[in-house]
Amino acid sequence: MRLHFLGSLLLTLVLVTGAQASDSLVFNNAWVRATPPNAKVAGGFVQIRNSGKTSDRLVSASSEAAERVEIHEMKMVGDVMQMRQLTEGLVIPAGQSVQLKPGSYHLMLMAPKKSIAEGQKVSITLVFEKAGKRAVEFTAAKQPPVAAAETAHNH
Ligand SMILES: [Cu+2]
Repeated sequence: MRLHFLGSLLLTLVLVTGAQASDSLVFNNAWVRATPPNAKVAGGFVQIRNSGKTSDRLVSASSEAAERVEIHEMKMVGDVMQMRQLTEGLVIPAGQSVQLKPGSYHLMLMAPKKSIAEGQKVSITLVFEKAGKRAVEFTAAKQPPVAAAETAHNH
């Protein structure tokens, strides 16, 4: 009886440790674009770092501040900048960082419920295939924060 109890206790410990090991996502420089009144969309940007040993995938996002939040990609197709929704989500490879930034991957807040003032905090819940739900606080700004602006100067 006693051994059996110890056995299940150990199993529980292993499961808890396992859960922590997969919880290896770090979010940096989270910001949303401050919007004028009646804006139809607002971009959300964040660096997602996966320090774990397995890749994960951002599958969806939501926020109280908007009707819905989509995961988008912007890229040049010929001379034209095109934007599309990533319906399969966005893979965050093991040991790597993915930068959501203007002109690239981004979150799109569709139909913001109120205008988003500079300096305001907007909580966006990011849902990952393995790590589950993570609430991330985004700060509203008109321009990218300094660190993100520097990495954007790559031409
Ligand atoms: Cu978009």
